[in-house]
Amino acid sequence: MPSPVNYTLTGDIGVITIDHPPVNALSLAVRQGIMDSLDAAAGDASRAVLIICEGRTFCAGADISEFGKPPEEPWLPAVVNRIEAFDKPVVAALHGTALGGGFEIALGAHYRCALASAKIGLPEVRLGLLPGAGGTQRTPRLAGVGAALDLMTSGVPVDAHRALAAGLIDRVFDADLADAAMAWIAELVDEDAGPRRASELPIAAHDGGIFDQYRARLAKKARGQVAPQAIVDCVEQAAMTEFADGEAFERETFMKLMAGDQSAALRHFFFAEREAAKVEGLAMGAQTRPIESVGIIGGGTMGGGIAMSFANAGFAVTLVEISDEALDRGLSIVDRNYTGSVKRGKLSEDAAAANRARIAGSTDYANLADVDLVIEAVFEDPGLKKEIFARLDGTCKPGAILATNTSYQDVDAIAAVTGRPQDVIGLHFFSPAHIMKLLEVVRGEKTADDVLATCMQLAKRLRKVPVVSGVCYGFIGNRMLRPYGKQVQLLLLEGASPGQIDAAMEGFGMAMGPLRVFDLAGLDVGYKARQALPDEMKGDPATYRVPELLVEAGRLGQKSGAGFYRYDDDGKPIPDPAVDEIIERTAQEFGIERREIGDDEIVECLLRALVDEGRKIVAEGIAQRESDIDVVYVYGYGFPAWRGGPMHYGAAAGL
Ligand code: T1G
Ligand code: NAD
Repeated sequence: MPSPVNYTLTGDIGVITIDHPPVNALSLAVRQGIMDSLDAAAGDASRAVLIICEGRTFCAGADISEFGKPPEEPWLPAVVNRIEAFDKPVVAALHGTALGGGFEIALGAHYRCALASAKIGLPEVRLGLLPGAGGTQRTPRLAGVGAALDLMTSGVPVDAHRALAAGLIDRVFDADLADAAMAWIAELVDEDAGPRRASELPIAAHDGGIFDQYRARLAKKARGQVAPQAIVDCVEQAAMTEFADGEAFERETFMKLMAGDQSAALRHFFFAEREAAKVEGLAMGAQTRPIESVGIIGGGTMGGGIAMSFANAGFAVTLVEISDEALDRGLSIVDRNYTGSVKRGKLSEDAAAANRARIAGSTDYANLADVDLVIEAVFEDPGLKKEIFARLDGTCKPGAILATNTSYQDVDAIAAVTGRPQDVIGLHFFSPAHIMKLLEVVRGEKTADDVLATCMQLAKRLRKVPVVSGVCYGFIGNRMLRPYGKQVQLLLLEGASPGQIDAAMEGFGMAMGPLRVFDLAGLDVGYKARQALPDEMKGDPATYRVPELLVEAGRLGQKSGAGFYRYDDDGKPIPDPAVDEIIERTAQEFGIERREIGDDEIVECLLRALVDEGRKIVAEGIAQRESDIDVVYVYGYGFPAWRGGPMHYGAAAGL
C-alpha cells in the first residue's frame, strides 16, 4: 500500500503532503508517513518544512476507528513533539476542518496559516476524551486559559478569523492555500525566522479562580460527564507546572478517559449516527428525485416548525391551512419563532427575513399542483389524513413525494387511498420541528427506493439526523415510549412519587424526567390517542388510570397549569399533594401494596422497558439495527449520548 504521506523538496522547502481520504484521519500509516518525511527533511537541503493536506480537509483528528485497540507507535503525541522539536521552521497550512489531533499537529508546527473558510477545533470532549497530543498544554500557552477552556470544553470549532484573533494561527489566506503558504514560508526563511515552540511560551496572567468557576459551570451544563472536568484539570496543570509535567498529566488523564464507559459510549454514538444514514439494500448513490419546492398541509404545532426547517435550508415552502384565520395563526407562530431565533442570536435579522420570505401561505390545495414534495401535518385523525391524501393524489404532479408527519397512523393504509403508494412515505419530525434534529423516515410497504433515498438525502440538507423505520404503531421512538410510560405509572402506584421518578431519571442523565415530559406534551394527547384504541390495545388499566383521572379533573399538564405537577408562573414544576392523593387512592383501587422504591430500581425498571421494546423493534425488522434505536432515543427523547443510547447502555449494563 503506498504511503498516504508524500514528501518532496520544492526549491528549498520540504513539502509534506497528506492524502488519506475521506478526512485525512491520523491513522498509523499517516503518523508513520509524517515521521519518515521528517527524517528526509532532516537530511536534505530544505530550509523549512510545510505540512499540508489533499482532499476536503486538513487532518480531522486521530483515527477514531483505531480507538479501543492498543495504540501503535509512532503515537500521535510523539509525532507532534517531533514536529515541534524540529530544528528547521515547520509551517502547517489548514483548510476544511482541522480538528482534534489534526489541529494538535498544527499546534506542534512553529507557524500556522489557514484558508478563510477553514475551521479549527478540539472536539474530543464530544467523544468523552480530551486533546491527548499536547493540545491541553499548547492551546492555553497560545490563546490564554479562558479561550483554551472554552474551545476544549465546548468542542465547538471556530472559524479562521476567530482563531487568528485568539493567537491560535498566524495568517489567513483567501485562496490558493498551497501557493500562499509557500510564499509566506519564503518570507519566513528570508527573515531567518527560526522554530517557534508553543511549549516554551509562558501562560498569560489569568484569574486563579477561573478553574473552579469552570468546574461549577460544567457540573450543571455537562451534568455527570467526566471529560469536561478532566480538561479543566489539564489546563490547570498547564498553568501550574512545567510543560513536560503537564503533558504527562494529560497523557495519564487521556488514557483513563479512553478506558472509561463514557468515551466508549460516545464513540459508539459517533459511528451509530453515521451508520443510521445508511439503508440496507439501498446503494449510497441510489437514484433520487429533485426537491426544490415543498408544500406543507397544516400550520399547527408541527406544520409551522416543519415549514421553518425547509425555509431555513433554502426551499420554497407553501403552507396550506384550512382557513384564513388558521393560516394567520400558523404564520404568526412562525413569525414568533423567527423573532425568537434572532433574539437568541441563532439567526441574523437578514437571514431570518430571507428564510421567512420563502414561506408562502395558502388555503387552496391547487397551489400544491407543482411542488416536488408535500408533507401533511394535520390533526392525528386517520380519516382526515386519508381524505387529504386522496385529494393530493388528484392534485399533485406525477412523481411528487407525498409524506405524512403522523405520530402513530398506519402509513400503508394512508398510501393505499392513493393511486401512487410508491410515492408515499412517513417523515416524522419531532417537536419543536425547527430545532429537534431527529427525523424518523417511515418506509411503507410500497415506498419506492428512490423516494426513500431522496428523503434520506433531504434529511442531511435539513441538517436533521434520519433514522429509517418500518410501519408499526408509534414507529420506533413513540413505540418505545409506551412500555416506558406504563412502567412509570406502575412505579407511581407501587410507591414512587412523580418527583422521585423524575429526579432518578434526570440523575441518570435524561434531559427531562418522564412525568415532566408527559406534562409538557399534554396528558390529553395520550388520553385522546387511547380513546381511539380498541380496549384490547389499551393494556392494563392500572397503567393509565392516574393520567385519565388527571385529564378528567382538567389537569392536562403544563398547558393547563397543572398535571402531575402544579406549575408556577414561570413554568416551574411543583409537587402537588392532590396528585399523591389520587395516586394512593388508585393504588388501593387496584389492590397494590405501596412500598419504598430506590432510585436504582426506578432507573433499571424504566431502562429495561426501553431495551426490551427496542429488541422487539429490531427483531421485527422495524429498525435496521440496535444502534439506530440509540440515535432515535438520544436525538428524539433526550437520552444522554454519554450513555450511548438505551441499547448500548442496556448491553453494557447487562440489562
Ligand atoms: N476518524 C476516522 N474516521 C472519521 C473521522 C475520524 N476522526 N472523522 C470522520 N470520519 C469518517 C466518518 O466515519 C465517515 O466515514 C467519513 O469520515 C465522513 O465523515 C489525540 C484522540 C470531519 C466534521 O472528533 O466531526 O483527535 O461513513 O460523514 O459530515 O487529541 O466527520 O464515509 O465511511 O462525518 O462532512 C477528533 C470527527 C478525534 C472529528 C466531517 N476529531 N469527525 O463531517 O462527514 S479524537 C473529531 C467529524 C482525537 C487526539 C484525539 C466529521 C467531520 P464513512 P462525516 P462530514
Ligand atoms: P395541531 O393541532 O397543532 O395542528 C394541526 C393543524 O392542521 C391545525 O392548525 C389545523 O387547522 C390544520 N388542519 C386541519 N385540517 C386541515 C386541512 N384539511 N387542511 C389543512 N390544514 C388542516 O397538530 P400538531 O401537533 O401540529 O400535529 C400534527 C401532526 O403531527 C399530527 O399527525 C401529530 O400526530 C403529528 N406530530 C405531532 C407532534 C407533537 O409533538 N405535537 C410530534 C410529531 C408529530
